[in-house]
Formats: sequence, C-alpha cells, structure tokens
Amino acid sequence: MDKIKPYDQPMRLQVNLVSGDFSPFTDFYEHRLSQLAVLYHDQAAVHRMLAEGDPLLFDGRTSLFVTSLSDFTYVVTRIYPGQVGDEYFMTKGHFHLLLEMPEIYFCLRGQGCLLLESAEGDFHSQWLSPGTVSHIPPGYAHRAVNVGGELLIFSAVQHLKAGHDYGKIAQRGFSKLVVQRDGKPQLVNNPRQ
Ligand code: PAN
Ligand code: ZN
Repeated sequence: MDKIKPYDQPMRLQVNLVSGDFSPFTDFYEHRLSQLAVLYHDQAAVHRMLAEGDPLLFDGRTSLFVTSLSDFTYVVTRIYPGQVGDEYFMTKGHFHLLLEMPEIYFCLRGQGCLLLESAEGDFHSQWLSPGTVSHIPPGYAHRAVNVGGELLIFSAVQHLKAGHDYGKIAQRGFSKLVVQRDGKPQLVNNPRQ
C-alpha cells in the first residue's frame, strides 16, 4: 500500500462492453497456456497444444481506486473461448489471502460458469451471462470458466488488501471441472481430489 498514490477525488472510467477495454488502467497482464498448464486435467492435450504454439487463455486490466481512507481495485478479466482437451479455458482460481475479504463479479459479455468452494469443501457453481452479479463471500475460492464461443468478460471489485492465495487451488483445483459433453458444458468430479 505504501507505494500506491491515493486519489481522494472522484474518478470514472468507461468500459467497452464488446472488447473489455477501458482507460485509464494501472496494470495489464496476459496468461498463456504454458503458465497455466498445471491447472488442466488432460496433460496430453496440454502437450499437444503447446507443440503447436502457446495460446493466450485470459488477460486482465486493473484500475486502483485508492484514497487516503479506502482501497478498491477494479479488474476486468477476459477469458478467450477454447478448451484444453474437454476442459474449458478458465482463470487460475484463488482464495483471498485475507480470507474474510469478499468480492463482487459482474458479467459484461459471454457465457460462463463461476466455481466457488470453501476450504471445508462447500461447493457452488453459478452460470454467468451479461448482467449476472455474483457475490463471492469470505472464505470461498473462486474461478471463472468460459463455456461459450466468444470472449467471457467480467469485472471484479474487491479491497486491494485482500490479496491472492493461488497455492491450494494450483495443487488440488476445485471439486468439479467444467468440461464439454455433447457440445454442452457439464460439471464433473475432479479426478485429482
Ligand atoms: C479477479 C481475478 C481474475 C483472474 O480479479 O484475479 O479474474 O483470476 P485468477 O487471479 O484466479 O487467475 C479476482 O478474483 N480478484 O480477486
Ligand atoms: Zn478474488
């Protein structure tokens, strides 16, 4: 927090609902398959795809709304359409480092599935379409999955101090995978759990 400059006056930004672009943003990142390979259950499919290239799976733009009294981050994530084997492209998924910190996701474009799971194994899924607001309560890991044929774009608002803990999800994943069966998304048990 020390290095982040406070902006105590009101700010606005405008999100393009088709592209997910907005400005100004403070940070932009891209995640390619090579960085996310471990998340997918079909490692043979990962290797086949990497032999052909290293596709972009998702990216994110962040804007910080930090004042001397408060600290929101606003993030727009775009998940590209596609699959690794039968499993749809998805975010890494994480718990917040400060477990008591909640978050709001708001779907702007596309069709998705949000996976939510507590450390005790209480699992929920929510279908996402433009206009869906999802409350991620304290203590629930969360991952978004693009189950459609176009970009899935959603925004997220949380406190900056919430942080991200990727370790547990990278090792075990969620109780369910989101896979394509007969051309449709379906949740199946995660064989790694
Ligand atoms: C989101 C996510 C973003 C990418 O802003 O960080 O969608 O997902 P992963 O970080 O799980 O790869 C959020 O939940 N922030 O807390
Ligand atoms: Zn989060």
